[in-house]
Amino acid sequence: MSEAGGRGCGSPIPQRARWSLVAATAAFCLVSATSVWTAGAEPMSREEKQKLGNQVLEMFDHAYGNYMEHAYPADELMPLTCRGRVRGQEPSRGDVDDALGKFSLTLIDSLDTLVVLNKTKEFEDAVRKVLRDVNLDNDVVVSVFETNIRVLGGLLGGHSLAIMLKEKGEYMQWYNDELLQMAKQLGYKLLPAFNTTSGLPYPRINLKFGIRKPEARTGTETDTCTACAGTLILEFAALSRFTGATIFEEYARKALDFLWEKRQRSSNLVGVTINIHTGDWVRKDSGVGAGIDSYYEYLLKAYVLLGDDSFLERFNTHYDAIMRYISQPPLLLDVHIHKPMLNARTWMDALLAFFPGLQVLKGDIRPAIETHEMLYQVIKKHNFLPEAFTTDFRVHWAQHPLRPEFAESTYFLYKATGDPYYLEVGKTLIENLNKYARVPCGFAAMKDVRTGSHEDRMDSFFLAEMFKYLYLLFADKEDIIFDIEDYIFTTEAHLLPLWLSTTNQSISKKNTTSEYTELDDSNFDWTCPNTQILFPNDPLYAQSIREPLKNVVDKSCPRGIIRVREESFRSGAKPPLRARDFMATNPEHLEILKKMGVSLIHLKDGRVQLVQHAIQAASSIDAEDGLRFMQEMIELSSQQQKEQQLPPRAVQIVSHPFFGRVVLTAGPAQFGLDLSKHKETRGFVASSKPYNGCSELTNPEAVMGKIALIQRGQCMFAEKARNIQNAGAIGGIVIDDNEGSSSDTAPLFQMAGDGKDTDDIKIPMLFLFSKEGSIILDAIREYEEVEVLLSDKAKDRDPEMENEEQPSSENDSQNQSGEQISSSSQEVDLVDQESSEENSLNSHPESLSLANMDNAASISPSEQTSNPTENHETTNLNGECTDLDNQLQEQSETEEDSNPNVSWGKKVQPIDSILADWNEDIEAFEMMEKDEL
Ligand code: DMJ
Repeated sequence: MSEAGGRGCGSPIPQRARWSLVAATAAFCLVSATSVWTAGAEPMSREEKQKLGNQVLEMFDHAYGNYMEHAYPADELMPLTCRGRVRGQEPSRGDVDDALGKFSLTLIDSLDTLVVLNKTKEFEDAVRKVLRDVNLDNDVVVSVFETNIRVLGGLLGGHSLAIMLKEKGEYMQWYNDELLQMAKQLGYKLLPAFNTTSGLPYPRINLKFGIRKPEARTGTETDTCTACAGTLILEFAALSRFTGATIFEEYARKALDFLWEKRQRSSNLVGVTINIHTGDWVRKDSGVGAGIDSYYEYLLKAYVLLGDDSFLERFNTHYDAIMRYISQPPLLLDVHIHKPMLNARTWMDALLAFFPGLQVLKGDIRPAIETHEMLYQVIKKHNFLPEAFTTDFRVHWAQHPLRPEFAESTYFLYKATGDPYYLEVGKTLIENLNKYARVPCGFAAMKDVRTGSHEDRMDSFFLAEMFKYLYLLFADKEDIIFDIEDYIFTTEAHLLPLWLSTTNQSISKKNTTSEYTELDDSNFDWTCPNTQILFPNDPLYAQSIREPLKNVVDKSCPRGIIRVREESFRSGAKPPLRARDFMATNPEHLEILKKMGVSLIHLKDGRVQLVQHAIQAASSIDAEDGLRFMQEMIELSSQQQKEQQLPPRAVQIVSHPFFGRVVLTAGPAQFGLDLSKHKETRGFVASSKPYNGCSELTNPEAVMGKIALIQRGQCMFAEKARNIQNAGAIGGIVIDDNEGSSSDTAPLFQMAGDGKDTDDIKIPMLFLFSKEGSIILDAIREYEEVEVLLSDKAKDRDPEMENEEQPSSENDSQNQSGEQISSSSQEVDLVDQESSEENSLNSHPESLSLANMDNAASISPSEQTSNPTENHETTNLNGECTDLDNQLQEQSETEEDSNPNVSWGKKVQPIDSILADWNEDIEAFEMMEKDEL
């Protein structure tokens, strides 16, 4: 493919010199085009950029300093409780914990960030600590993927910059490749994972015992995610090339070769999970986010780092398929690998935010600008990118663990376009992090972007990636002590030197396949954009692409955007029946249902059930329409169910030294003051006596005018509420009596009444799990006077107190589970108005009604969409498009939310949007946790 090398990036290049040119070109791809900017968004002054760069440095110090002071040598900092997260000592969070190997993860992940941020002295100290303290031989089962990208990548990034510094002659003069030796030791520890016939690695390995049973406690897994098996080549090849031990690169190549062989041949897409023994796709949905993302990233970057055409050819083949099927600008929507015209989801996940950055590297700037702009609008609406959001930009999964992907894409787009707009975007990211995620002891992940509540979690990637990209965004060349263009970023933003492409390359091209010749030659266009040519003549290029998308989020109709077949548009054929238009009494509609293989069953209880059998459809196109109809119907149903359930509430500690920075997620009550309709309640807290609140209080003077704390158990919630209300309390917080319980590990729920009339209860009541409750109890012990705010959504912290900071206490977090697919028919119940009331919340007294749990048991989008043919779902009809008034209302709420001058306690409460979104979280959560591995 030598001719490809001659196009696009300059003059023809001799074949032999290809890889070195690739390295040089890759560096060029990332060279800033700032010099060519002449008009458009207001340019940012050097002073302003420096100010923002310094702000990033200060934020990094806050995160890293607190980790080192309060958590090290633990893997991660728990920023709410201000201590280290030690695996085994905290309730398990499932797969997320597989990143923790008791190897001081955050320190290793931060190594090269220290150098990028010009903290060379701290880097030297950190390397000494790693060499002195880190043990890689722990009896812990870890994720091969996470250990590779974070720890192996961290050690190699550290080594790369250590030797660079040593060569400069000032720092690291004592360094003798010790980090590389550790990396090699770790590499050998990961190798047993590849002991499968396919060459795909097991997803987990025991650092001490490998995958041998029984000591290893792993090795029985059959599936892994595509990204998990396909995101090794950069680190493994770097390790081989640094050390001369070729085995690592060989293993990683073999895994990639296998994935390539297994791609779905007609669509050239890969699924999300694959059986590591048989190579069968376990999940056949395909996107560019969770579960697949960095597989694509590594194909292109492997080409850049290693100069091997086969990786570029594979990447281009996949990219072509992505742009054909998944990209629906500005959206990127998952599809089925066998039926790529069929969407597999109606929502997107936050991990796909890296994709615009990869498109910059590929040289496809337009869709990168479009998708980035869409993501930015979602961020402006919710302050952060929720873990998942629907095609109409509603929150699907409200968590945000401080992911860096959007900052990454912002940086690369700025490099490519030089448009100062992207500097303003970065500024917003910094402001939001400080305003909403910063806590006295670090930065806390958002548990719910809608309520602003926190999670006791600061993932190591926040330090490895976020600060690097934000700092680089505002840095000029002279602000960095080395030339960043000489390195490539791994998926964890670790830096590997491009000169590796010319070192120890003996195994290059060993395993390449030979099918590419069949493909259209345009696939192999040289991939690097020459920004010097692209933009000088059109400095408003990026702006002109963004302009039409300006209001794409605000103007969207909150209804799933379902792809309508292209041929329908083209032929002018009647559009297929949409679920929202369906009427069970319309004979024409019934006829269409029949054609689509959907039958109507009238149930005894008056409900009508829809069942789809794809094989009964008149044609495959009708079967597809039927599937889409069923998916829409399920979505409408889920929407209606959501509206019957109460959203979570927030307990925000507002007194010194918290000043609103710590926000706890609380369960609502089905009785008492509805915080969504009324102003929030603010007051000091006092424990009731008796603590269970089951009889008349003996300390009414203590709780009078305050928010009473009561322990769960021994009587009805409503009874507790009446007792504290009679004692003069203005609100109540019920704290779970089940010690150690936490929203980390249990779904939130709402407190039911006592089966009687509860209109007499006028005060607001909220529920906290034990761990969240103990944050308040600890605060009372330490500060005596503790004031809290009960509300539907956390309010901005008091601006006057903004600068004061001190550590706080206790935690909250998340849970997870799996999902299943594979089916042969699909069912939907249509419930009329009356029966929908029957369907409303379970109100069993004292036992809390599990709003989410109920929901999780009813509808899972993954089940709906992964396979057309065997779901059993119940639905009510709903799905009106939000009217203009609603949109304006929501818009004004958003604007007010983001206005830093609005003092808290005076803001509009956007309950409708919260109500509309709340119910989908568990479903999305289950899927995403599985995806993420
Ligand atoms: C990082 O660990 C890596 O970027 C990975 O590829 C996926 N995402 C996380 C951060 O969100």
